[in-house]
Amino acid sequence: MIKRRQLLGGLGAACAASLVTGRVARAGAPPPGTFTASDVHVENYPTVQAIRWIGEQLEKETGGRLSMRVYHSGQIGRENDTIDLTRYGALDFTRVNFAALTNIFPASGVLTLPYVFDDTAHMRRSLDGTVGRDLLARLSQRGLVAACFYDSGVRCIYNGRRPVHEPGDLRGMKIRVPLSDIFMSMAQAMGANPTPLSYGEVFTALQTHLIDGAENNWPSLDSTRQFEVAHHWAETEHSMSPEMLFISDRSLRALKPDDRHLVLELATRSVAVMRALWDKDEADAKAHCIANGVQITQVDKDAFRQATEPVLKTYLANADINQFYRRIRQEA
Ligand code: GTR
Repeated sequence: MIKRRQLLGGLGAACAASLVTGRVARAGAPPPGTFTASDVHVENYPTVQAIRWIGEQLEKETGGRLSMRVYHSGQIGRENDTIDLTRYGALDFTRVNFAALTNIFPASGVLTLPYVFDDTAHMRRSLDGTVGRDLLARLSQRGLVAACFYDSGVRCIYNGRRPVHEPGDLRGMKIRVPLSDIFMSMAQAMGANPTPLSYGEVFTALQTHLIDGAENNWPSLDSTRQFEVAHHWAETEHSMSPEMLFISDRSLRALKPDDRHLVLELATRSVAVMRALWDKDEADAKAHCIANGVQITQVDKDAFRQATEPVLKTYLANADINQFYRRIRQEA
C-alpha cells in the first residue's frame, strides 16, 4: 500500500520542492504577470504544447500583460510534488496524470480502472459530458482548481525480456507502475511484480535491469527513449488514465474577475488543441518506436480483462466510484 503521506507530502514537501522553484526563479525570475506551469514531459509533448498555447493566447488577449513560463521535463520535480506546490500557490499550473491522483482523491480512481473506457471516442464523450463536469467540480478542492482533462491514449505493458501474450507470461517480471494503489493492484492482477517508481526514474531502471518493463502509452515510450531498452510491446490496453490540468486556487483568486474568466476559458479551449496534437503525436510515436525495433504482440485481451476483474470489483465497492463507473459505462 502506498502511504498517503508519500503522495501528499504536505507543507514539508512543498517547502522542500519550492527551494527548487526558488532556484529556478533566481536563475531568471519570471516577470510580474507571468504564470508558472510544470509538466514531467519533454518540450514538444502534446500536454506541454497545449499549456504553451494557453500562454500564447493569454499574451495575445491581454497585450502581453499576462503570459506563461512552462517548466517541462520534470524540472520542478515529481507530479506529487508539483501538485503540492500548486496547492500552496508556489506554482500556478501543473499538468499531471490521474495515476498521481487516485490516492489523494479516491473518486478520481474511476478514470484509471481497467477497461473502463471502450475506446478514445468513449473516453472523450464521457469527459466532455456530465461525468467530466462532475469530476472537475469534485477535484476542485484543497487549493486546486481542476481546469480540464487532456488525452493520454491507452496504456500497454512493454518490457526488455520477452514477448507477452497472456497474464502468465508476466510472472516473475518486475513492471514499473506509477505511485498509485490502483496501478499496483492492476499490475499484480496481470501477473507481474509491480514496482512503483516516479516517471523520471524509469529509463535508468530499465537500462540497469532494476525493472524488466513498465506500462504506458506510445508517446511516453518514444519521448523518454525507453524503446531503446524495452522492445516488446504487448497490446494489453489495460487503462486509459487521462491527464489533468490543475490551476492554483490561490493564483486564480489573485486575478481580476475578467482575467480569471479568460484563464479558465483558455484552459477549456486548449482541450481541442491538445487532442489534435495528440492524435498526430500518438501515430508518429508508434511509427518511430516500430522503426527502431519495437515489436508488437497481440495479447489474449479477454484473459487480461478477466485477470483484472477482481481489481475492478474491489474499487466498485466504493459507492462513489461505483456511480461514476455506471455513468461512464452508460456512455459506451
Ligand atoms: C504518462 C503521463 C505522465 C506520467 C507518466 C507515468 O502517460 O502523461 O503524466 O504520469 O505516464 O507513468 O508516470
